[in-house]
Amino acid sequence: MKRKWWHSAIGYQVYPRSFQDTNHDGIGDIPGVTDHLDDLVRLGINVLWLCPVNRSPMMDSGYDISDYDKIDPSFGTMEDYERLIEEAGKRGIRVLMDMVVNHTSCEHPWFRKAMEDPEGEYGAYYVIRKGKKDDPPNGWRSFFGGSAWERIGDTNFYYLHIFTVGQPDLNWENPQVRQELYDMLNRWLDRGIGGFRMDSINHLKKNFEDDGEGENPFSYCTNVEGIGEFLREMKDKTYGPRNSFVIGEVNGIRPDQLEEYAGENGYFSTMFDFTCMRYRIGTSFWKEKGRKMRKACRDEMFRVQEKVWGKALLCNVMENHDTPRAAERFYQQEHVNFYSKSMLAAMDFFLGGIPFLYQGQEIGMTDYKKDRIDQFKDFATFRLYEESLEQGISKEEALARLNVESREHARTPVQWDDSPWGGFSDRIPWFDVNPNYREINLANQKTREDSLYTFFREMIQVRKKEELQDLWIYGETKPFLENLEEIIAYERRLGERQAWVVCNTSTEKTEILIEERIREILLGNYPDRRSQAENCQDKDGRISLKPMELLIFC
Ligand code: TEU
Ligand code: CA
Repeated sequence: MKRKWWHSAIGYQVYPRSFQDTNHDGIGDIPGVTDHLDDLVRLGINVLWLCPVNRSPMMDSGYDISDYDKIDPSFGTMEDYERLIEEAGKRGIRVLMDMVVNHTSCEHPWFRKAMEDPEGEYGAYYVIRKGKKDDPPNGWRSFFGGSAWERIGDTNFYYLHIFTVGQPDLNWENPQVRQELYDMLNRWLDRGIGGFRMDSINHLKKNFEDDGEGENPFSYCTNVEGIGEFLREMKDKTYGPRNSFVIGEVNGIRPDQLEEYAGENGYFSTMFDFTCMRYRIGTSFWKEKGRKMRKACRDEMFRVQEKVWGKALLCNVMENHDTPRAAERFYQQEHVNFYSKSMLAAMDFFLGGIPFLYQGQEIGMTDYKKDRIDQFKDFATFRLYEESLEQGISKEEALARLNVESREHARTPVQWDDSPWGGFSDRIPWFDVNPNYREINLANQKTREDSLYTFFREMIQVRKKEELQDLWIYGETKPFLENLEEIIAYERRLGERQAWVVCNTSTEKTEILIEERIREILLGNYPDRRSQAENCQDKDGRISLKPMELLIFC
């Protein structure tokens, strides 16, 4: 694999609305991110992915852009943004912009003009079709529930929105639309960003042969045959020649498409590996089956590692702004603690790939279970609630479902200290701070040796160790102890270099046998392990592991 600067990226995702408010309006902003750059340097990251900050009516939290060339005033100004890039650059951090080109906001001027004249020039910027009598053109569903078609006024035309009704899909078949978007991407690249995280990018092409009646209700808009032509052209005309780091948010390609998407000459530098995100004990399928779920996740995770090795580096992510927090997806409440959080993070972090952390993960922020539906804010969450009621579930049960499944859990404001509102703002924030901010916050973890934050810092240091860096990035991942259901263990190997990662995912202690003699313990989540490399194993090689213990050694 040809070396690229982003292979050694340690990424960190910021959801700016909930990161830090600096101008006392209860909404996180860009200067708030700039103010914390030194914290991020201290943590050890070098790439910052910032969720959308373009002008937006915020129907989907900025993923509905109404002006690609402006910063939303709630986040600050263009000067603020440029200053962030500059200050980050001074500290060796490159900023990735979250870019949404599958759709715009319904308040984008292109869409306004399209609504005035659906058959005119701007009508052709969107996916607009004639309805069938009083029905939409076909049975396509939106990802957030309901029809993907919305009627345009009292005409017989409908526009397509695969997400919320406020996010009309752009018509990528129109070369003029593509050129407008490429020019826009280039303007951002000229401002000195490190690259993009391309939102919903595998949905650009729609398949009109598919009427939406099939088994997969989203096949009409997901990796549709021919999308590659758009992706290739976009790359060639924008970031391709610029050595930029571009992450594709791509779900569910066929295994034989891996190199085409993320190989050396792929459309993207990398794509997220969502494997660990998809497994959740809270869903009805895995209820009461945590152990089985963790094993199933492990097996799939290793299959992905095997398929990818030598061909591409995927992005390892355990948390993001679209899912509940990791420990709560993998364990019952009583086991959501320092051990599960640290073990899960490291389990993912040392796999082959490019690791990304999500804000608050490093201090172990948790899901905030709400008492009332109106404490939620997000459209997709409300849709899930309505859908549950439509299925005949009671209001209490529907709320309980949101408390487990809502994607908003990870969006509560960052807990910096134990002052009111967790130091996020000095007034009531746009979204409630989790009341556990008095115990869980950065200030009380920053200098404590036994804190999760210190663990994360050490974890990043281990990944950046000069003599191990190539091993972590380019090494092969080989599972072992696979017959033990509750052990996730893998070897990383590159030529003569080797290191091992062992996780006891069980909430009970257990014992394993490792024939090799352990020379050095690189990281562990129980105190004293590191100083005890010699007596970690008995003379036969047995190691007793504590509940949810993690050990990394060579
Ligand atoms: O999410 C995209 C997304 O969720 C789909 O691409 C996904 O394949 C599908 O929902 C699977 O269930 C991104 C953002 O991360 C999210 O916050 C936005 O709401 C969404 O795009 C729309 O822009
Ligand atoms: Ca603010």
